[in-house]
Amino acid sequence: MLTLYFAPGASSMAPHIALHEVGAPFEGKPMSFKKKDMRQPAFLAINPEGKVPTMLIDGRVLTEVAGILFYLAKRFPAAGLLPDGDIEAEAQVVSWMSFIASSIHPARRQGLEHARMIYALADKRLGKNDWAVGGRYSIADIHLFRLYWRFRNSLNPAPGEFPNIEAHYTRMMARPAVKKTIEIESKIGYELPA
Ligand SMILES: N[C@@H](CCC(=O)N[C@@H](CS)C(=O)NCC(=O)O)C(=O)O
Repeated sequence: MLTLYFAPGASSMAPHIALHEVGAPFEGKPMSFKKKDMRQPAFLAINPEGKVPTMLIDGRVLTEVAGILFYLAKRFPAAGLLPDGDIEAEAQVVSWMSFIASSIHPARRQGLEHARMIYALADKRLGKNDWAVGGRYSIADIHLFRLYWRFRNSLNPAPGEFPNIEAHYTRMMARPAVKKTIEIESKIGYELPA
């Protein structure tokens, strides 16, 4: 049994999308920033870092977007969320997700100009490719999308500032798993910190 603790619009949106992509049954546990759900002792007993996403696999805890995405891609290979049997392409997916977690995720906190610089790097890295790695949709695309989705409003990019990431965003927004996740999360309501 899979259980996902998520807060609408937060980092947990990426595994939430992946769960819909793989079509696995799961229990969703919505968490509220306003109610300080992530600070409650019962949740801290599960994840002492007090963060979402947190996933339970038959009661065992798995944290971190990249770790959860990797698990879902490996456990449900029919969904094709990792390059099949190509070690180098798989390593490129891990490389993208490491870059996303270590450079893109904290970028906004370091100021808008810094965030712009990091997205310019990501835009260059993506280039004219439809997807992050090897011309095929993967978990790296889900991870990249969630960060850009989150920061798009505050970055307020001029048309053409990040043309490749913007085209990627449009491709992602057309995916049924993304639409379904946004529908569910927006219905619960976004309470993202500024
Ligand atoms: N490195 C973590 C970051 C997760 C994270 O920062 N989660 C935030 C929401 S986006 C959180 O749960 N914050 C809890 C809080 O601010 O109380 C990952 O990749 O999963």
